[in-house]
Amino acid sequence: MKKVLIANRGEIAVRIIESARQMGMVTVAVYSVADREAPHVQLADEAVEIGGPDSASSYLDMDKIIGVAATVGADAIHPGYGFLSENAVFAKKVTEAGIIFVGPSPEAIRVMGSKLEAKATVSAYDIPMVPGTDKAITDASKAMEIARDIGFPILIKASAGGGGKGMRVVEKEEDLESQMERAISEAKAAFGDGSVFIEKYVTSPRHIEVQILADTHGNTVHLFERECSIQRRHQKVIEEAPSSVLTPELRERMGQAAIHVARSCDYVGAGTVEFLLDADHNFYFLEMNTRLQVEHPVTEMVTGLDLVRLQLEIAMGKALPFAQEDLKLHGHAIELRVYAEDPLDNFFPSTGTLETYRLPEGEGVRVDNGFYEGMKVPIYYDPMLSKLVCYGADRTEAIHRMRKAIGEYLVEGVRTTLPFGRFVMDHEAFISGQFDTHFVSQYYQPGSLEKARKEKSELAAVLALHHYLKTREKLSLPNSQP
Ligand code: MV4
Repeated sequence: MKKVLIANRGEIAVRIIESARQMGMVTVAVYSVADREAPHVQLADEAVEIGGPDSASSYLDMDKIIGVAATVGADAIHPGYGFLSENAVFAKKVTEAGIIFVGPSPEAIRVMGSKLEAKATVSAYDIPMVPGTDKAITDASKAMEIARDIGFPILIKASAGGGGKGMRVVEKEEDLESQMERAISEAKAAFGDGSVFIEKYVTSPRHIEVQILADTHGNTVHLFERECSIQRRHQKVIEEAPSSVLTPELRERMGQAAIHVARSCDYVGAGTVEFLLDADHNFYFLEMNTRLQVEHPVTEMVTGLDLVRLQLEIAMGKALPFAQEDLKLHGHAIELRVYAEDPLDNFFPSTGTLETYRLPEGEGVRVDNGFYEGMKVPIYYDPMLSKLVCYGADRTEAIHRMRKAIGEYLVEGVRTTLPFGRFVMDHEAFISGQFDTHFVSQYYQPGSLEKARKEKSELAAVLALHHYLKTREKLSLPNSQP
């Protein structure tokens, strides 16, 4: 594999280019007209414009991208995350064009893309699943029978859904029929597939996912877990590794379950197995993501591995260079997704130009970034600017470094989720590790930031006055927002 095309943009395209280059490969970027000035375009050895600003006419155009790969003589295509990364048709077309798809087989992508097929596939292996149906149901009376059996509250899920789309909680019997109807028509409209199924609703779960790696020689290992419970409307905001609630024994059991999920679909490459962990520390398989995830850096920091390099090596047919017993956890890593969104205005996308854009640096600080000062934040794509990842010998040190790094990350011109990140780092529930997927809705209101900001500015004013009275020198803050 001498030349790899990166079918993506932003920080993840930059991240992939870096590892591919370190391995001596030639890198090819593709970009839309909105991304002409983007870092991934400047960084790659070659770059090809592929279409209009909307994703459909560029980053989602399979034939265009495969055509470019053929023209430039790329041996492989790395899809990153999002866009075409979990599209079985794309993976198949790439392979049929004689190009290596850096990822699992089209069949593994297809199976895990359907929640019902995934459940059916893993059911041959002894993997804990939430009580419920493993077949699509359309009949309301059948649904009632099952719901009474497992007990309310129940959750209706769309088989073709994912990331929380098409889910409905039903608290009581009389709501079941109408909610079923809505869920089915919603699933039809959103995914073209009206299959829904029922599960017992786990009321206060933590979201724990296990990173796995599988090569083409039959070796499958797990790279421990990531805790992803701090999310807002199914959008993750903060992830960490390891989780502060897993014991070594539970970690091992979840790791082995994840390996079995991977084996059940003959998985090859890097993948993630998602679990729910309930208040009593029972875990249940949810779904498998057949791609490199946004939050992979926290796993890299606590294992010392380069997941993109390993993906590329696996795609070349190399055997994993280590066994499960060689893998050890070291320290703690936390990631904050820095979005151009306004946490004071319901996380509404905040567009504009990055008038000031300075990244923090220092020991244990990593920023996977896709922007630079003076750049416009395009409206066409996900508004994530970067991922701020902080490592420490333990969780406390990682939190301290994250607080410091947030303070040193200077952005003017757009609003970001940095102040929200600070709010979480300062929150008692986060610090103590006592939180679940309801953290944001439970504790966060826009007023929380305002309150913290007020307290801090009052303190700063008192200090500045004190300093002025002593020295006649005026102090000001570099990054104060009005
Ligand atoms: C659940 C659940 C409770 N009980 N399933 C949301 C995304 C999708 N992957 C599955 N999800 C959930 N499934 C049962 N039976 C709660 C969620 C859920 C959730 C899961 C992970 C992270 C954040 C979440 C936020 C709300 C609901």
